[in-house]
Formats: sequence, structure tokens, C-alpha cells
Amino acid sequence: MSATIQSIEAILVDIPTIRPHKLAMTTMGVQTMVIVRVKDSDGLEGLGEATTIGGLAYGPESPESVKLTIDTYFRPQLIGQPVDAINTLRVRLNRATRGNNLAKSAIETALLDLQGKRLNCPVSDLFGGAVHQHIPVLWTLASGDTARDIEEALGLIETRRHCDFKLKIGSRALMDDVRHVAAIKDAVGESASVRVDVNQAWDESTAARGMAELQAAGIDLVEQPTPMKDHAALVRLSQKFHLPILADEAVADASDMYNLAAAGFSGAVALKIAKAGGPAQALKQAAVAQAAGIGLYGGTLLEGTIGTVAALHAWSTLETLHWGTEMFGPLLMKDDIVDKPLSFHDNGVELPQGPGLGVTLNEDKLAEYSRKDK
Ligand code: MUC
Ligand code: MG
Repeated sequence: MSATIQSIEAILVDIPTIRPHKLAMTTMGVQTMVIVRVKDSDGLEGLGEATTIGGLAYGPESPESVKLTIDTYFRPQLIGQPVDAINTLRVRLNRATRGNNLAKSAIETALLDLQGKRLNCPVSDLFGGAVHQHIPVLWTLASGDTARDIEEALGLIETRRHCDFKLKIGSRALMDDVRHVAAIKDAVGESASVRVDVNQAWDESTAARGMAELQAAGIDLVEQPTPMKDHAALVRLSQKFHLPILADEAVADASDMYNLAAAGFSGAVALKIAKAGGPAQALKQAAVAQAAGIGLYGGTLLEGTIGTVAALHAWSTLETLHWGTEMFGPLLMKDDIVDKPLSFHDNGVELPQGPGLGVTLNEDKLAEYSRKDK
């Protein structure tokens, strides 16, 4: 008789960022994580995380709605069920609740952590084993100030913490953004790859002009220049320019990936466990992208260590991450709620060892940053 799920807890955790993080749609000064704790009848605990950016600024699920979804709708589907039947539990959740992939990602992560602990193996082994133990990680420059971004980038290159950079643009006039990007590219030099993320802020004609300017400035990749639902614009732009496009908000899961590829998109995709509904779902999306010749990139919604590690276990099993990853979320926060933070060095991060995710909660820190006015 296998162990059953005894309890599920969803905790809102607010940690300030090390500096303002300015995106096209919001400026972050704090990151809110939903930490999920699933306990089974053998006394084992699995950890998961659901995190988004700027409350409801980024997408239709907020931290508060994720907590409500888990507490009110997921819990009755899961309590008392066999804890190791992850596929069956996913079917139950998907039959009873539509969408809500962020909340589903936290649950899938917690169940995988538990399964790894039960079988005494890392989560990556549940996917057939890690191909890579050290995974490349870029850094996002988004202070909102060009000189500050350059200083930040040069410091990170010097200490070999990061050698590639993503710039958040789209909130200013096009040519102001282009000047900002070109100044940073000039300062960091040829060896650093500089990419931009427009977070859907441009219409197609602005994007066409922007792509031409950015190509001339030596930028390597343009992420989600146009609105997420406009697949046709993304396809046309990808066919018009040599400068590759990274699809982010436009593709959440495997079927979105299939549709965009079938429509003629070429370029790359930002895989995110939160968008797909969990690490295993993101790997299904990766398989569709690989089959269509679309490059892979390990994306983040700026999760803390638990969500970041869950993604790293998945990305570690992919032979080629054509554009590396952006799994730096924990570094953007002033503090951490795990006992042993991730080790970032040599322009990448180490995959944690140990059963499950390989991370343990620091109960004092969790209590310190847990939201009190629930
Ligand atoms: C996004 O849209 O890619 C990832 C890195 C970062 O700074 O913001 C995110 C979200
Ligand atoms: Mg993006």
C-alpha cells in the first residue's frame, strides 16, 4: 500500500529584490513566491514553488490566486490519493481544473521532490538522468539606468559570475531603447552575448524597425517583441530577419509550441516550468521544439531557489540548450529561504545533489518572510 497525501500547504513569501527590476509592464521591488509543502502518510515532505512577476502584471495568475486555487480546488482532488501516482494525480487535476499552470507547476514539483526522496534519487533521475551538472546562466540588466547597468555588467564579467546579458526594453520610445542597448553592447564587448526582452510591448511595424536597429547594434536575440496572441506577427518577423526571435509569452506548453512551429516560426523558445504546468510538462514542450528545429532556452519567472532548482533538474537532462538559461532568480532577491543557496560560478550554476530537488527549507527564514496578513 503506497503512502497517501496527508496535507498540502501554500504559503505566500515576500522577499525584497536587491535593486528595482524594471520590465516593460512593471517595476519589481519585491518578489512574491508561493511555497507549497506536500506531506505524505510516511512523514516525507515535497516542496514546490509557483512564482510570477508583479502580481497580475505579467499574466492571469497572481500569487494570491495560486494560493486560493491550491487551497480551494486542488486540495480536495489530492488529499488521500497515492502520492507516487504523479501521472494519475495530474489527470485528476486537469479534469477538475482548467488552466492555472503556475499552481499546477508547484504541485508537480512537490510531487517530483517527494518521489525523488522516496526513491532516494535526484529529480533529474526521474527524467532519465542529468546530462549536465553545471548549467550556463545569464543575468538580466534592468535597473532602468544605462550607466548602472554597465557597471553591474562589468562587475559580473570580472568575477565570472555571468558572461551573457538580457536587457529589458519596451517601456521607452524605440530609439531611446536602441541607444540604451547599443551603449551596453559597446561597453561589454564582443565576447558577451547581449539579448533583449521586449515583453510584448511593440506592434509589428515597431518590431520590424526595432529588429533592424538591434541587428545593426550587434544584439544576438530578441525575445517576445509582439503581443503573445499574435502568432502570425512572430512568424512573419522570424522569417524576415536573420536576427533570431525567442518566443516567450506566446508559447506556454507543448501544444502552443506545435502550433507556432506548424505556422512557420523559426528561432528559439523560452521553456518555463511555470508556463507549462511543471518540469515534466516543460520537457514535453522541449521535445516538440527539438522536433521542429527550434532552439531551446531555460527560462524563469524569477523564481526563488525551489522553483529554480526544479527547472534546473529538467534543463540538466537536455543535451543542448542552444541559448543557455536565465535561472538567476535567487540572486535577484535579498535573501533566501533554503539552508544552502545555489552555487553560481563560472558563468553558470551547479545542479544540487541529493534526493529530490536537493534543497531544504530554512524554517526561520520562511517564518520571517511569510506574509502575515493572510
Ligand atoms: C521574462 O519575461 O522573460 C525573465 C528574466 C527576467 O528578468 O524577467 C523574466 C521574465
Ligand atoms: Mg520573457
